[in-house]
Amino acid sequence: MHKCEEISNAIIKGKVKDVKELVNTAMEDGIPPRDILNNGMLSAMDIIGEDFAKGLVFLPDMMYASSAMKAGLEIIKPSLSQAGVNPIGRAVIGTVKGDQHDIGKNLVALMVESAGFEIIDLGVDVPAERFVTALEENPDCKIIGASALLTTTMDALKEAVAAIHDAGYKGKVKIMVGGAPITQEFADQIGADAYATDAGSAAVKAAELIS
Ligand code: B1M
Repeated sequence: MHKCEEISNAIIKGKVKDVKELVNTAMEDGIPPRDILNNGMLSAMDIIGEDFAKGLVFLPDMMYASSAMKAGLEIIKPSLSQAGVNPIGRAVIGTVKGDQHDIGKNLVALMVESAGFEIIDLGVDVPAERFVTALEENPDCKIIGASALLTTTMDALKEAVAAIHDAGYKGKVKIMVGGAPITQEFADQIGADAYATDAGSAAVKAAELIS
């Protein structure tokens, strides 16, 4: 069995220790960290997500799988990130209110950091007003990124964008949105400045937004 497939299976089973060992071995074997991420880790999240939707696995299984995924991610993180010492700008990022999903948001933060930004990570379940206070606390912030993973939290994303606009930041700070249920059409509809489908394109967009 290919190493990435073994990693994927171990993540699906929520086996933290096995995932750590397998990821370390894969790195030693010279498998590129991006392949480990895409073919081992992200595919595992897709499989467990589909199994959850079909009722084949339950919430605790998704929780164990996400812990295993995070353990593996910690190992490849330094290789994925090439953060510089002189940031090109500051970016605030968070997952919107009512939403606990942070794996994608963390990956976006990592890649945007690699693109040269200093990241202020507000975490998960971030109320709209907290995005605004973060901007007040960081007047030099150039980009705000908001993530939503549930169809039920898309409204919270809309509220976050509206709160940032209402606080007078429209045009002053660029708002980027993303997450599995989000589309370019929805991003346009709620008045976001940018939408990205994945962490890599989020980093490219972030750099473009301030150029
Ligand atoms: Co949840 N969950 N979950 N879950 N979960 C999904 C999202 C789901 C699709 C599973 C399914 O049913 N097939 C489904 C949502 C259905 C929907 O709304 N359409 C779902 C559900 C229903 C739920 C609960 C409601 C289940 C319940 O309680 N009955 C519950 C909600 C809790 C809450 O948030 N209030 C819940 C809970 C959980 C866990 C806590 C167990 C766990 C999260 C742990 C954690 O994040 N710390 C979890 C997990 C792990 C998943 C799946 C399996 C994996 C999510 C993930 O990490 N993907 C997920 C199924 C799936 O995604 N296939 C599922 C990998 C990650 C790298 O991708 O997050 O999409 P993603 O991020 C990508 C892009 O979207 C994009 O770039 C990222 C990297 O490439 N992106 C951005 C993300 N943010 C961006 C921001 C940007 C730009 C791009 O700019 C700022």
